[in-house]
Amino acid sequence: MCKRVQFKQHMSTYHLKSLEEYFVNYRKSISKPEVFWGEIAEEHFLWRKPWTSVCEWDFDKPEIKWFQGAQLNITENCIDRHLLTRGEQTAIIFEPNDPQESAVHITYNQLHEKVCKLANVLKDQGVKKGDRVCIYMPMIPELAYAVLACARIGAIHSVVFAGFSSTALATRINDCSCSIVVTSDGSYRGQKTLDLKAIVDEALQQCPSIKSVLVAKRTENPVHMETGRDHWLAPLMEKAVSDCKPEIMDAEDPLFILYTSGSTGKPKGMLHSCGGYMVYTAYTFKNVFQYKNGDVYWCTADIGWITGHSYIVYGPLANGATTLMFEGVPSYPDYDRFWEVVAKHGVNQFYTAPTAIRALAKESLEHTKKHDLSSLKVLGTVGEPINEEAWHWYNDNIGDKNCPIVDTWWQTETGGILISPIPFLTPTKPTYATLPLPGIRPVLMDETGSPIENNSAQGRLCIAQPWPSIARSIWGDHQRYKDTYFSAFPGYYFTGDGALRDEVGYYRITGRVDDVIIVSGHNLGTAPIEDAINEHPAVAESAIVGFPHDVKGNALYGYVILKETGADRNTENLKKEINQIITEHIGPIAKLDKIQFTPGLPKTRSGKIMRRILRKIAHNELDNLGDTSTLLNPDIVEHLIENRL
Ligand code: 7RM
Repeated sequence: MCKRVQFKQHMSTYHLKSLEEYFVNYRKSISKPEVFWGEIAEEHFLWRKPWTSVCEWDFDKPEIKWFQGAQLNITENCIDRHLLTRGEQTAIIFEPNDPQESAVHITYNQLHEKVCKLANVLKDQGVKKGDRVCIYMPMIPELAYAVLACARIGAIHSVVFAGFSSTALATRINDCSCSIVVTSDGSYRGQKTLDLKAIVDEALQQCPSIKSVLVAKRTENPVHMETGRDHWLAPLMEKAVSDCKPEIMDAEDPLFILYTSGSTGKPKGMLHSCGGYMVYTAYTFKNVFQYKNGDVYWCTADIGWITGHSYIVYGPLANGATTLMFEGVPSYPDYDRFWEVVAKHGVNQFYTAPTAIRALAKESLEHTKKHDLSSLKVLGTVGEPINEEAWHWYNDNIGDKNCPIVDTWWQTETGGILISPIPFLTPTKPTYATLPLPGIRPVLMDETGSPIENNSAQGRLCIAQPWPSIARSIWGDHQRYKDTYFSAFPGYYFTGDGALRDEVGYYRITGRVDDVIIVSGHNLGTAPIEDAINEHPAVAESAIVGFPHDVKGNALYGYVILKETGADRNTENLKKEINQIITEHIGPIAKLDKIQFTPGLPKTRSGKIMRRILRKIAHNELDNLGDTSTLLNPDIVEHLIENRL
């Protein structure tokens, strides 16, 4: 079945077991990254051909290559190689939205069969290596099968979160010209049912590249099936052959595209490649969660985000882990659902977002007390800075002060976790992501663009050298990749985040320094939201800023200038219409919590909106608005303050 490439034997540490070992490995990873990653890659993965060089990089071009010349298939590493040793072990536990419906345990043997069958269905539909496949699905097992089936045949998956609107879906399908969509008839989210297929149908009116649509059955609600284009997935899988030879991929062949918002209107299709992504997500999964054989691991993210790609699917499966996929929401049927699921499946590692923690912390503690949470060993958070209060609530009530909290900082662009404590090794500190993982060299930049050497400092967070899972490009726009990440600080990868480093060298990520706002852990670019609002016939111009929100982390505050003819309209109705347009263009997640109508916006002479001022007004920080003398229209500031919400 699998042919293992013979390497000479080394002794590397794949699994870090003491703080001392972490420091030794960290130093080695920085001084000799090629030796460090070369040894880990050799010992712990299945390659069809060895590499000729571990890493070649140039941040000026920029060009980054890991394990060049090597060949592999990531699904052989995530599935096939486990079949001899743990074929009957559960790979995926599927926990449905409705707790009355039984959970499903999918073994590695079954996963192999399903992925192979779906891979063969894709092939029958004409999908070939390098083709783009859009996956727009709820959190059901078919979503994991579809992702892995693409990887099996070398097709590039582009998973679009199933909460996105038809317009957002169409934009993403068209950007990388997908030839096929895999979706479902509908999805369950708490008490709601969503007609996913209807959203796909609407999107496809604008997507000429799509030749076929595969539809998984979930809700059984009636859907339109376009003859010649749409096919039910189940009967095709039923008929398909249950073995499919893995496509042998070059380490640098693309594995997937995942879109993330940018500060200009268009989403960025971050491109990840096979070899480095596999090595880094597997290594970080093992260490950041200290996963042991037999453990049950649960990440509550959706596979539509990078967290789900790296730490529900690829990282855990590459380690032969048992990973739980949850279809539902934390509040259904009640606010104890997470804890009920933890107790029911004996979850050992639990990974969620601060926004979920804050939402649950608002509810009665009875919800947590009702369930036996003693199986938990490690708690994780990701997606945004965690505030002190939420950190302690999580630590006290979920971890019983007995489970280290790993505050993991990373991005869609980084592919895997870059800064995080290693549980039981790194002493944790509330709100701090603490120390860089092996291979990661963080640098703080001062105002002048120079690296800050000392501790107890604050600056813009850059990374000085590549790690295996850094995104290689933006699909179809390498120039934008360069401009966004490698131009602000030449020779460095710029994260877009601000951070501070304490007296011992621990990092705390303070938040975005660009125009991306994180609402409930979702990255929202202000530009696409403004573009959407401006489509309203009564709207002349708009500007969005974030303001602190005790559950969502940040919420959106919109300043809207109406056209002359719009100014006489009912503002309550206008607010509803504006949020409706946002819902249609982006999704309900991007709705504005506050809308202030204004005759003008503070602008510089070159016409740039001074968001700094708008942010301060939205935050109600009025005593120090900074320099307003460069404004074209300084009078507007008083007006905005008087009418603030
Ligand atoms: C994994 C993910 C990336 C942005 C990132 C940060 C913020 C993520 C943390 C965090 C503080 C954290 N990918 N962020 N994790 N901020 N502490 N532990 O979220 O591409 O969707 O977002 O999220 O601003 O740049 S993402």
